[in-house]
Amino acid sequence: MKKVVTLGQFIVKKQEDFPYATGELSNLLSALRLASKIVSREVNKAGLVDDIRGASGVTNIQGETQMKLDDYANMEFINSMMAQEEICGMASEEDDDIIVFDTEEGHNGKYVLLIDPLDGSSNINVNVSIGTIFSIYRRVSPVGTKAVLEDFFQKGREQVAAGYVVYGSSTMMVFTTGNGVNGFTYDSSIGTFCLSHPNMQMPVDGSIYSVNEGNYRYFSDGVKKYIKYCQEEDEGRPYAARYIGSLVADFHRNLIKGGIYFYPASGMSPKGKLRLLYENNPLAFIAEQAGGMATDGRQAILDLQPTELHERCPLFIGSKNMVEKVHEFIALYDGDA
Ligand code: P6P
Repeated sequence: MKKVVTLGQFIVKKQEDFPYATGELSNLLSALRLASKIVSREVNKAGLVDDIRGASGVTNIQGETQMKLDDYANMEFINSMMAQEEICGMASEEDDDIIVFDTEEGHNGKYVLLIDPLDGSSNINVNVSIGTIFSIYRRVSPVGTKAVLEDFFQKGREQVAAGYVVYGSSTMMVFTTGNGVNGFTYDSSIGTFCLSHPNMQMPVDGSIYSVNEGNYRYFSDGVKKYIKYCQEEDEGRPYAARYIGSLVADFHRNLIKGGIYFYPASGMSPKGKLRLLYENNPLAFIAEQAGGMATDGRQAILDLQPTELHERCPLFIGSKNMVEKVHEFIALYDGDA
């Protein structure tokens, strides 16, 4: 009989692996675990909701009209973090500015959390997997003062933890604290995340490429040449084209099977579409911890210096050899732009 390790047991067991933590980081991960269960429950009810993006017309037990799911998920994660003394502030894809927690209420926390509460939420009403992406840093401003922007503008390499929850055929939480990547599958019959994918390693090579080829005409020559390379018949190619339109789902598949996901700069989106602070950085931390690679086409994502809360940057992430190959095409055809 295989021993089941729950996320809670894992956090306690790995306590000594968390840098600086005196139980604080484990409390944060536990809070994220609870919020993820609640969001998972609501996402899985989505099929019962008339208008996913708007008011559902469904009233909850308090008689409140249910909010659209991404706002709901955002509030759920904010509330769960406000209850944690370890957090002094948050940044969310859903909020223009940082959310500063009152220090008077004992928020002398050492950490800040950045989150995309429900990435790909436009896919909910077609029952496609969506996800939550989170990133945790130690603050750089003095403990006991209010969180400031500088706490959120740290390079991705400074993250102390990062992870995602994928709400798919099953709900999984995958995270790293800098000591490898572990995946936990939610068992709703016992209401617990159980370790299902210990020490996840991203295959160094793969045969899947994920990009929105509808934008092909707007890509750089180097990216176009790489896409054609993926489609040639040679050395195990053509690769399979798989594009779910949900970053977390595409990333999760590539983490397990190998592959590359890319959202390049284009004439339409000069910086790409994806956000550096709460999409690219956390997934890049996970990718590198799993032996993969994540760049903006030239430079490691984790080495980029953020200057704006919602800034975008191009993303090439996945199997190391595949990301290095696309770099060759970009260097050859796009120069050192
Ligand atoms: P496009 C969802 O909106 C998202 O942020 C990612 O989850 C997804 O990979 C991407 O955008 C899809 O964008 O422009 O290809 O529809």
